[in-house]
Amino acid sequence: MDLVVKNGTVVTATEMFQADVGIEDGVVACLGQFDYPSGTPAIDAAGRLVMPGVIDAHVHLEDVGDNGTPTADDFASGTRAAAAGGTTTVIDFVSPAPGQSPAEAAALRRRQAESKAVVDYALHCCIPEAARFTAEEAARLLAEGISSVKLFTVYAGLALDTLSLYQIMLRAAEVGLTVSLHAETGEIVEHYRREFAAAGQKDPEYHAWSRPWFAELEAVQRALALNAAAGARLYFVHVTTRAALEAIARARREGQDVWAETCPHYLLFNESALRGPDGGRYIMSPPLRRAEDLAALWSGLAAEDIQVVATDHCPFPLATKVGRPFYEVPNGVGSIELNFNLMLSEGVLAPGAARLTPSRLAAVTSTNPARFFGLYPKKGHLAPGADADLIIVDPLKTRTVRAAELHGGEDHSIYEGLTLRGMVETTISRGEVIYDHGRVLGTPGRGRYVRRPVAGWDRAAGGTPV
Ligand code: DUC
Ligand code: ZN
Ligand code: ZN
Repeated sequence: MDLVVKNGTVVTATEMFQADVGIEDGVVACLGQFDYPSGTPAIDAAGRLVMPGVIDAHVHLEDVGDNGTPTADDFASGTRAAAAGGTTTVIDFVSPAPGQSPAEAAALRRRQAESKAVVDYALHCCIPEAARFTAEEAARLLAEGISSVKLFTVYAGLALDTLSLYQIMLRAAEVGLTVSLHAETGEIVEHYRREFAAAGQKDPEYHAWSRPWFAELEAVQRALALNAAAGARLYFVHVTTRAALEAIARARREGQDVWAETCPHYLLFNESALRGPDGGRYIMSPPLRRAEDLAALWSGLAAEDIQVVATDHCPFPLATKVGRPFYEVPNGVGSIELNFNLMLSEGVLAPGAARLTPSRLAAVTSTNPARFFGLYPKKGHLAPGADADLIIVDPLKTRTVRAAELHGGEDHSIYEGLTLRGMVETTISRGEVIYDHGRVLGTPGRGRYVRRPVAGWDRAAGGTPV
């Protein structure tokens, strides 16, 4: 035995129990009460929660945002921050250049991360044109270990028209690839952006007005209608409104294999943040919504209408976020390091809130994304045979967020000054302690690329359907 995490309360997506966790060769070897040789390295987790390492299924590291602005995190700083927040696997993106083969772009993107990643990483592949998603390309993507494509209905160069969306869904269903979708209707957004710019309405709050709730709902409903015929596994990234969530929940009840993700910022802030003096810091897309929508998202998480929390981590320097017209601000905020702590604090530990049980927290931050994206049961699970990706959490500690103390490249944080309950003390990745009490110990390049087989493989192997 290489390491024992002893005396902790193990939290899985379905249960909580007192157990020791024995780790050997990077894998969970035993769970429960077992003997081990004296002198075995051990961490005493008494009074702590021991949970599966977080899987952040939606991050943008080393990417380029609007107006060519580079993100504040590359693979090294972003995954260092991930480790400090309890995240042991991230799923980033590959965006093929015009005319480039998706599989070729994927191989290059993987190499870009190779020498830098502190935690394990996988990739989704953006498909900006139906014609490029041939059966052969789909097979090559699967051979690269990529089992999900990312589609958009907005953003020049990425937005797909209705027929293309349908054709890609059909192809994805045929080969078993999962479809992730950013659902906002581009025509509506572009129209309002132009109108507001022409009228000199430049303040951050117009960002929200330019991307109204019905633009999200229209794109969600259209995608659901197309997928009712195409039959792909469909995943809506960053769902923000009650209306969109209700449409997705209805489609699930009608039998579609469709999942919803939301992000911490949509659960913690409402649109009023955009009206503050530094409202530009809160510009992301879709935009922050009304308080009623926040309440619906929390209820949706508890009721299992939302299955995944991921960050859409896409931070930019403060100087690019404030003092500009909203249409020149790069979209995105950072939360790769705070994600789990935010959800623990506001979802589980906040007095009177108790929106989520600890097991539901494990499900939405780890087990469910592992299941949906083909990582389970190797990841997202605390059981013998799984990778020893786990976190030790002290539920009694509190912290106040200071951007200067975070481990990534962002020079500010929309969570600055927020006091959070609970704290990740230790992060273990494949049996190695990569973060401990404030210090990142994992080195760049130790993170491994994770190949993901087609979605649903765990069911074929006898796993429990979600
Ligand atoms: N919205 C996106 O769609 N991508 C990255 C950041 C953002 O705010
Ligand atoms: Zn998006
Ligand atoms: Zn995104």
